[in-house]
Amino acid sequence: MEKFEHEYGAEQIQVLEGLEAVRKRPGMYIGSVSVRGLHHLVYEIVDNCVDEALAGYCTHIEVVIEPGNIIAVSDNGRGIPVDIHPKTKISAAETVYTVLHAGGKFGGDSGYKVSGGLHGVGASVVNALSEWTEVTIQRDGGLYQMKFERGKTVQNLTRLGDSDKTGTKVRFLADDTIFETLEYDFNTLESRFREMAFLTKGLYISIEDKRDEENIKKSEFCYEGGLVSFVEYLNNNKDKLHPTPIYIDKQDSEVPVEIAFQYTSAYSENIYTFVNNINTIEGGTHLEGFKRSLTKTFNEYAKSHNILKEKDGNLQGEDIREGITAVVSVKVKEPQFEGQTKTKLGNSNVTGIVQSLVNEALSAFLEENPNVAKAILEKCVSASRAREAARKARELVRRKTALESTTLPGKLADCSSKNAEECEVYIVEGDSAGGSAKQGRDRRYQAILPLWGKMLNVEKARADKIYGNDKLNPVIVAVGAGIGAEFDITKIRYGKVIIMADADVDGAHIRTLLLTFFFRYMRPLIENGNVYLAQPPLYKLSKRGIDDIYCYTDEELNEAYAELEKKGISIDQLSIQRYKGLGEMNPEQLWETTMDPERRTLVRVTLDDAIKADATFSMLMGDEVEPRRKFIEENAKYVVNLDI
Ligand code: 28F
Repeated sequence: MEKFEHEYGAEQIQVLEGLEAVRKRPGMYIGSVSVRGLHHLVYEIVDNCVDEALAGYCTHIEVVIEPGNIIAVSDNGRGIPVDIHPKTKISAAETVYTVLHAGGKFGGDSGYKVSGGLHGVGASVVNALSEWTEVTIQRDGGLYQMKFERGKTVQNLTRLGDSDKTGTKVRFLADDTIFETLEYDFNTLESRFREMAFLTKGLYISIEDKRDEENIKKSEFCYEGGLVSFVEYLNNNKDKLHPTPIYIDKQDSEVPVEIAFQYTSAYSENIYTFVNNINTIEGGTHLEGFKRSLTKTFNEYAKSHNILKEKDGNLQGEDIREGITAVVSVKVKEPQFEGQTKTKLGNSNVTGIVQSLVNEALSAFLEENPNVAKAILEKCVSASRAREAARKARELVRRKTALESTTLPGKLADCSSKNAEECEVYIVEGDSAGGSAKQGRDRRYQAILPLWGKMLNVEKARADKIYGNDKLNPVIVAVGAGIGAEFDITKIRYGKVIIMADADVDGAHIRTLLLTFFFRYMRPLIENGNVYLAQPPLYKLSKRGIDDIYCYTDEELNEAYAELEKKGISIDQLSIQRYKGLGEMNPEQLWETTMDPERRTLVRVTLDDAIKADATFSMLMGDEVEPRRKFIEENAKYVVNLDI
């Protein structure tokens, strides 16, 4: 008995050390302590619910952001086991919450863990990084509860009463001594849960934001169609070549595979891939298998049905993927993640498994649906012709630039440094703003590229048009790394590509167009974090005897008023300038407020949510005017005149 007590104590100490490690190096477990890491806490808990759903026992997950940024997650699964471990004398539930890497990531009936966050670390990490955590379990006829503070148990699992239901509910308050912010972003969480619901057919997930009682928001997701619904959602505003997505589902394979795809008349390729519900942004062997099968199956069909003649040569993969929207989801027992952001599947056996599954299903589908096959292949053939035309246009551009003494666009005021890492290019809307920027900049490392007028809508243009376009060509040449499949991030001439546009609707428009262009044709530039938005001020307050005050938002303006009032300066003593455009600022003002690295604010454009970005771009660029107007109304806060 002595010995037993001793062992118990020792294990307890180890447990505490374990969670201390998480608090010391939170980044190792959740990536960062920014808002991104904060959201990660929620995903960890919800992942446990999804595991329970995948095991076949949970159909409902509810997430609530309560006032004070408390998160409450509940599921209707079996409830975390409450039985006491004979050796540790701790309940299974408490073990899950206090032992690093224990439980949470349980096997379920399928024998392997199939969902999981970025690092797959689980409930104990959330507990360690929360000021307090409260877990309520309904199971075995009872209602149980336990409580923790900063990972330490303050109330062991206690039976509070009876219950005839089952399930688990977790409430936690993230620790504000660890996280930079506790402010959850409803839209980010909402997107992730929508995605999770698409990926798990029939699973109900709701998210409710009760932080502001005057403005309670709620979204509910449940898709009986699974990935088919996902593709329909992604293609919502697009022109489809066939009415329903092609669907392949094989769960009884060594690697369960689920794929849905549908062709549209657009020119871009949008394939989203997931491994164990994790978005594999960098692709990998599952994507490789899918692409290979598309190329092989469509070429074979085209040849055998005389759409392509023997002498024609094969269609290229990129021709076959033009206009495709696809979601590929596989479940892999021991996934190996590679790549810069560890979001590339490495398991080599997956390629062949996916490829042969898709070969079989797709060739059968095409035989049964010759009209669909014909519509898709007509598009592939015209893509292949356009590719040839694009190649010629490109060569023309190259030849032309090679002949000219300067290869750089005439409007570009380049910087003197050739070290891309320290160089920045400001893409500026309008000639007058361009002029101020040229005079105000630090020419050693800041280049200015003025653009003006409306831009080509890249959603509706193919690569040959893009190269030949007089607005976009300077951007391509200035960035210096090509576009599309040829884009080579190692060749970029500037480490920062900064879009500087007015804070009005026209500015929002030009920003969206440029972002669409980067998203479609230089995606690695966004993924690599090289694209930024400059933040020009909206107001200048001045008064003799005090330094000028610049305000970048209406809130800042109100704060500035309040500050000044405290100092005995009233509003009517101030001269207030409202900047309608960058052009109204003189070079010094532009430098001070928007370009000086010491004082400016830049917003980095991330591909955090490529899916959402794509949906937004398509919606903005599509033919429907209403959603576009709505978006612009919601997003351009400083609308001057709304004539879209
Ligand atoms: C709101 C958060 O965490 N739900 C969970 C379960 C169900 C089981 C389980 C969880 C068993 C021994 C580890 C039940 N019955 N929601 C959740 N639901 N964990 S977490 O088991 C954990 C393992 O140690 C569960 C039978 N098997 C598993």
